[in-house]
Amino acid sequence: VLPKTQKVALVATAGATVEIKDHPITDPEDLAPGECLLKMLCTGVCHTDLHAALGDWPVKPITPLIGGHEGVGEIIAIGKNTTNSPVQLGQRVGVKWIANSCYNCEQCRKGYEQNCHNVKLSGYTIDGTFSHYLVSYVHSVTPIPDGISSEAAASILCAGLTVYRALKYSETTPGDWVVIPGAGGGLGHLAVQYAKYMGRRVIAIDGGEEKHKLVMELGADYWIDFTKSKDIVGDIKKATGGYGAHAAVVTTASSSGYTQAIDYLRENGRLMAVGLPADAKLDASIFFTVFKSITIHGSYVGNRQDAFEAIAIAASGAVKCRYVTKKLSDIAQVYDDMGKGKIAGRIVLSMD
Ligand code: 8ID
Ligand code: ZN
Repeated sequence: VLPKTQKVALVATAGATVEIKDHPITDPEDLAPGECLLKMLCTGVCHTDLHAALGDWPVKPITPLIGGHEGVGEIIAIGKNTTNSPVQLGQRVGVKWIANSCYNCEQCRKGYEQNCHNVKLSGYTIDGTFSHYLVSYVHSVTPIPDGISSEAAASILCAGLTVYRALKYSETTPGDWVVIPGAGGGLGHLAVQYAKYMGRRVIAIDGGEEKHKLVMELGADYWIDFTKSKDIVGDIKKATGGYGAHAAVVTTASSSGYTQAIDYLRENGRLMAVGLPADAKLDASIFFTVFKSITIHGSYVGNRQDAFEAIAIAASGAVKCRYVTKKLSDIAQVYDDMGKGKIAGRIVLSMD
């Protein structure tokens, strides 16, 4: 028998401290067709969750807010009259930022499920994974294959999926140079690995010895410490034989990660904009964007297929999230460390 209430991590209003609170559990009888109830096993903490808690962005989250959007749970109920469910009771599945799309609008029909006009966002417009029990959607959850632990899979559902797609659409080929500002963070350290798996050469940019050591272990070809370098453009030109990089996948939560990208990309290079700093504008020279035929591509998470592919690569062992496991009740401390840029890799919270 299910308990009536559960503990969740909740933010009462934008900017309030995150607190552990009691929250009702949805009665399986009340699930709509297509919905399922998950018993959560673990969840990653993404910098997006911190932006949401702080109310950083022009599109505001619901409050009170239960954040979290890279979680793994087990299906313990499926709504009555659900048809053609691709997942079964007892199966391990992942919840991503795109909790559900309508699959009927123009954007969905084109495969841009993340841009669906009726989209539901985990931990932003609906309750997220910082909870023990969560309502999700059978057609949108990501099956987790055997052979990868729930903790290792969790952050692939946002961080991994997002950088995998950004690299996939970067129009680079094996041997090309990809610059990854934010390379020691949650998204960045997975981007280094997916890029190497795809045969790209990686210039990792971040700050401090811990992140330096991490990215070199993960196979980065060149390291730049943004807190020390006096000439990032010069460093990148030097590493690339004078020509600049073929692409940049910017995964910083600060706008400083974007500056100079137009200058250090070579002709026909691509700036993949991924990091979402608060109140930031792209400061790009229009002249050099045109003169060098640069493409600026906003890359927003990914669709179900991208999630399948990102998880499959991780399950093969080729990409491994570097995480430290903590408890849901540790979340306030995790936000604090994240805001200070202290986390190398990811923090995954267990539900126990
Ligand atoms: O769909 C999307 N586009 C998407 C999906 C998921 C997350 C976008 N995001 C966004 C988040 O909202 C956040 O703004 O990507 C950004 C990074 O998320 P994260 O990887 O979860 O954050 P993190 O673990 O804190 O890593 C950020 C790293 O950037 C470094 C920090 O040291 C940290 O390691 N960094 C910063 I801040 N400024 C830098 C700079 N100027 C920098 N590294 C290099 N140069
Ligand atoms: Zn995320």
